[in-house]
Amino acid sequence: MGPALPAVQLSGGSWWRPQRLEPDGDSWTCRRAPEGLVLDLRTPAASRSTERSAVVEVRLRNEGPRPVGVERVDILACSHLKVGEDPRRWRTYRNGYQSWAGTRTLGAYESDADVPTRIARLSVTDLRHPSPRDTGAVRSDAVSAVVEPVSGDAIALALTAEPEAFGFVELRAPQGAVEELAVWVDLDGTDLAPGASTPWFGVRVTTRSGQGAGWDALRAVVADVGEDHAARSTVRAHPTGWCSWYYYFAKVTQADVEENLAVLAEDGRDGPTYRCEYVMVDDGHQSAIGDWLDTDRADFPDGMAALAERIRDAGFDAGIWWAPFLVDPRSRIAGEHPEWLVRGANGKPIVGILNPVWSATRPMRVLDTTNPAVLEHIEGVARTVGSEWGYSIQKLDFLYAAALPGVRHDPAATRAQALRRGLEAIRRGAGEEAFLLGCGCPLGPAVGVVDAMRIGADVTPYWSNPIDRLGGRGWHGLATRNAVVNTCTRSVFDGLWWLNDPDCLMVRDTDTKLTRDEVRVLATAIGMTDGMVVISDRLTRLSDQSRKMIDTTFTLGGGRLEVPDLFERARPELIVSRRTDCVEVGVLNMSDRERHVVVDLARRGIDAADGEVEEVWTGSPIPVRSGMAEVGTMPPHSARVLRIPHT
Ligand code: 9PG
Repeated sequence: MGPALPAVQLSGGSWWRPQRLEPDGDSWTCRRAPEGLVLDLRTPAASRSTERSAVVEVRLRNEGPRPVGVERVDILACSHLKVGEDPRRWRTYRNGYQSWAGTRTLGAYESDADVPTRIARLSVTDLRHPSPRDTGAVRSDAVSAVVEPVSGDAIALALTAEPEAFGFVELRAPQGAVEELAVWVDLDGTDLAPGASTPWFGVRVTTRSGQGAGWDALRAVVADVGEDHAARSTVRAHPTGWCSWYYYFAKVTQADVEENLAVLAEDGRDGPTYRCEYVMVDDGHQSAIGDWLDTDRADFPDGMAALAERIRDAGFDAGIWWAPFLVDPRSRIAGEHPEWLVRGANGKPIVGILNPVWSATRPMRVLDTTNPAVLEHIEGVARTVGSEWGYSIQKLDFLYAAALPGVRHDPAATRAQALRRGLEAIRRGAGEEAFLLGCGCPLGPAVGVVDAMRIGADVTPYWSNPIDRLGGRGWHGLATRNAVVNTCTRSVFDGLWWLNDPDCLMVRDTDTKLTRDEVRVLATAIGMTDGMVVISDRLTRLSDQSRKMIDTTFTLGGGRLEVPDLFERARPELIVSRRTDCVEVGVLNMSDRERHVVVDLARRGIDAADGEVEEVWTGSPIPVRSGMAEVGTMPPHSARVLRIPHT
């Protein structure tokens, strides 16, 4: 990297670019007249990281007499970046904004494109900052890495203060001509009061070289940031469960849950067939979005506490879904507290989502999590659901809503801080012991609060559909394909920021358009990346062949994971798990065409003797000759898993 100085954009758009920083003890400082703004920069030792790591931190102080509005702070911005020999070969990791946003690597000749409509964008990507569309331009949320494959050189960068302000790594290198690398945080135009100072906003940088350098570099910076924020649940095993959503959707009833509970009870907790530990009642139990403590008595006649008790009596942990920051405008809560809603500059409540499952015409509204009364309310709901009703697992959905642009009670709070305050209120209410699963959540601000995080789009009973391809650009829509992509591309976060939830395993062969091959792709990705295995079928209707797939899924993974082609293509097709007894190689055909596949094991550092290895799904033999596995013809959307004994 060449000279890289920080910069500040003030509300109104003007830039302050200090040309020189004065040494001041252990840090550097620069003052700007006439506002009295002070910029401090320091480079604390990258204590936990290896040699080739650095941390740069910047903060702003206001020593002037008046509040100063700040738009963004560039921690570093430079026009020189050297990674390997030829930037035309670079691929750059583009992390998505929230759980459901597509995440992939992009090449120097490719371009990104955001979801086309504002109404769809608000519930998937960052409404304030649509993706750049120019060739070779990438803006990644919270973390990124650049890899040059021939030299094997890699650099990874991660923002350190995501709970305080959303941060971005932005690279412009059209066709390999490097124009700019900027690492910046979004202050949303918030006011910095006289005498006030921002937190330190930092970036962790590390470099690696050789095989797997991009993967290793990403994991290293993600690990350090996870430690910075005391990430939770990183040492426990991934829980397994059953979830009502992907068979019953919003029509779920108490009777449906009980029907499945009966099957699970027969198998027992962690039983031989389902290995189930928890039972999740997803969306559908509430009388209205926002009125979480008012149960829909027509469908759940005995109430939610009684149902939790039955789940627990059967030996399972009880889980419940809610969307803490959304309210239906017709809900009791919205009627009683119109002052609790986030509003736009025009004074009208902002749109939290237009979700056809709830209403095709009536948008949901958003609670203002910078209002202490709202926080108290949310904390109370989490406490009741957890302690009184007995649900030890809470799936917290549509969390992005708390961070939508809008006018809030506390004008000094950034969007990230608003979200963080909401999440912390839920943790206070639910208690330290509760297992909190984030969903639809901007990633960074949740580290250290949630135990698990959905890291991709919803799985669907189809591979992809026109709504995904047009409305979601084939990356961001609800689709099993997109869930699989993120399960691979976001596996770098697993166990470092939380436990990854790749979304549910749907194995049924009725009520689905997924082919058996497509189900195997899903099961391979979930099993091999060690995600939470959560079944979401009607268990009384499962065939033997479907139950067998659950069983096989549980045999996968458990080793040292790597996605070796993460920086070779947008949709990874290789998953490697190095176990004590063998090396497993997952081979996916994510394309829409049949392919003849040969896997170069030697190139991936996998030793295999000449002969045959077992394909796990079919038991059929795969020939290996001189370090190459001859997988053969693979149909579109299909998976193979090679189990390679140690030589
Ligand atoms: C319950 C579901 C399930 C699921 C969640 C989430 O953009 N949308 O309209 C949209 C609707 C639903 C959705 C995601 C996006 O799914 O991921 O697991 O809990 O809510 O409503």
